[in-house]
Amino acid sequence: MKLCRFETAPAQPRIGLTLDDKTLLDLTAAGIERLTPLLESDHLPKRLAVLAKSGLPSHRIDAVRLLAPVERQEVWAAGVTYLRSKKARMEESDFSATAYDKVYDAPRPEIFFKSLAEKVVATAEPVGIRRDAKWNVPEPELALVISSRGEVVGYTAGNDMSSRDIEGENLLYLPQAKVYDRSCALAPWIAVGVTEAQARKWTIGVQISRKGKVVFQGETSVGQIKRGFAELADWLCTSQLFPHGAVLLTGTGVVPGDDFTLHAHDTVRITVSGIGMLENPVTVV
Ligand code: DO4
Ligand code: MG
Repeated sequence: MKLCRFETAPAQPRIGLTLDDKTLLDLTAAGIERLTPLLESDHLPKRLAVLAKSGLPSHRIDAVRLLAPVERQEVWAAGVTYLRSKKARMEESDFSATAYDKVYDAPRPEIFFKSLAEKVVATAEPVGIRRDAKWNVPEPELALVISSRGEVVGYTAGNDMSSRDIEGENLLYLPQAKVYDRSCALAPWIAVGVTEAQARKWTIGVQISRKGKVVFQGETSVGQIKRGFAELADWLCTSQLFPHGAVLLTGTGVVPGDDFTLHAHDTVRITVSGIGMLENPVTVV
């Protein structure tokens, strides 16, 4: 079961539910106009199962515009949660190598602010590479959808776009390497009713194409994440309330080789099995 936000007419977001990846049941026709209160429901999968049987009108997915699945949720990101990410970052910077090494093993994870909801890029919209960066990569990541109570209520997929040269020059430049226009994209889908054990069996793939040719592809398994989902959500929600809920990217386990950088007009396609696809062209911002 997957939820989404979609439009059939400009600037009129609706809430959809898909059971088959082809059609959307229009939950807005049942009076559900916003995702946030729905995600706060006590027994969300049960409530959706009832709604799915209530004869709602439907739309073909290929006939609607899919939006990012956030309203007022802040997007945060965890880092260095996969061994691959730790190694790549230690290689990229002698200066900061110890910091990555330490945070991978420390009880407290690295968590940083990534995006306001209104700045999140939807599928098919361009993601950005900074005009003052020379080494840019996408980071394909599983994202936890967290309620205002700090509970993981669903999963989506995201792209934590990053400028590796800026991050590698000095770790204090991390916010500039990570947070700029079009640096955060989320897939349209929120998978609900999935346990952590099930999600850990999913794969995360990324394919980057340039002028019609694949120039990089890679895959990892969600099971490679070092930390538990509740552990990450608890750290995010310690001493901080999220009245509208939050989305937490869980870190990348796929890093292209050091000779690879994104170009303008490349296409980044991220696929998380169990969630679906996020595809964006690349532009310079
Ligand atoms: O420490 C830098 C950021 C790490 C990150 O974004 C990741 O591992 O995915
Ligand atoms: Mg990341």
